[in-house]
Amino acid sequence: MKELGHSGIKQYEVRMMHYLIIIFSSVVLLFLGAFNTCEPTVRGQQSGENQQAERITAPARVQNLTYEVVNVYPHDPNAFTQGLVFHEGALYESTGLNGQSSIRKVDLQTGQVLKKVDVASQFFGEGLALFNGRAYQLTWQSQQGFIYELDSFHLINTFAYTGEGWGLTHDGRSLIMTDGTNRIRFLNPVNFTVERVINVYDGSGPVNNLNELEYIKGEIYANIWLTDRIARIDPQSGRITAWINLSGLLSPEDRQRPVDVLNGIAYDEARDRLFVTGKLWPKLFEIKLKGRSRSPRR
Ligand SMILES: [Ca+2]
Repeated sequence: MKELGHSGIKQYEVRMMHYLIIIFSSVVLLFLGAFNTCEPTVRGQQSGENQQAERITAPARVQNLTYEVVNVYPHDPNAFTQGLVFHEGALYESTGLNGQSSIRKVDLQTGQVLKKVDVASQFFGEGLALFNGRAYQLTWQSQQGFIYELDSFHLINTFAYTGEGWGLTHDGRSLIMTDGTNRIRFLNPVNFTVERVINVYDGSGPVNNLNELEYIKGEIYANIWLTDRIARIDPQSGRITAWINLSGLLSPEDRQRPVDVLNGIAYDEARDRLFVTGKLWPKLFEIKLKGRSRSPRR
């Protein structure tokens, strides 16, 4: 029994060793299998993270757009255009220069001034926005704006702001204002407090001299003072999403008389029409934007 018992124990130990080797091998194989299964996922996650990093660090694509003229309309060559809006079939315009500033309603087809209220000569009219049945007009350096009843141009009130007043538009919630820098302020239309500010940059740095504005399909269009270019701006980040080059819009013949720079963007939302003009320009253009291949010049 003792001999047989010892032999039985030995056989038992051998079987146990055999089982342990099988279990150990299975665990190793399972581990390797699991590792191999996980590896593509880990790589996939790393790849996704890299793509995310690339999206964050890669320079955002800026479209380069040019234009084609759809229609040409007459424009008062004595209007030093500082604000331009299209509303219910008519143009509304704010003009500048001390002693020549006004707010006016203009017939698109003829350029005829349908209604006009002059601004006191100590003020230099600037940007214009129509919002909730009222017209809001900035002045250049007086830090004072005017609020008119839209239908009558009756002066309802004034409002104050700091710095200079250049362009004005709205996004249905806030008044949006430029001041000649690369800064765009979003103003509360009731108490005129600054709700937020964006700073406008392109790949070369800050873009200053943001002037007349129009909010179109969720983006801010701003023409750049002393240039023939309009910047299309993301209203959340201040990033420029497109440059629109309007060079050549006003013919050399039209530049024979005294004219000033491009200034004035208006949008007819109902008929998707985009209008542009300039200070003392004899014409107002309906344009259609289109892509182009070469890069714009600063
Ligand atoms: Ca405008």
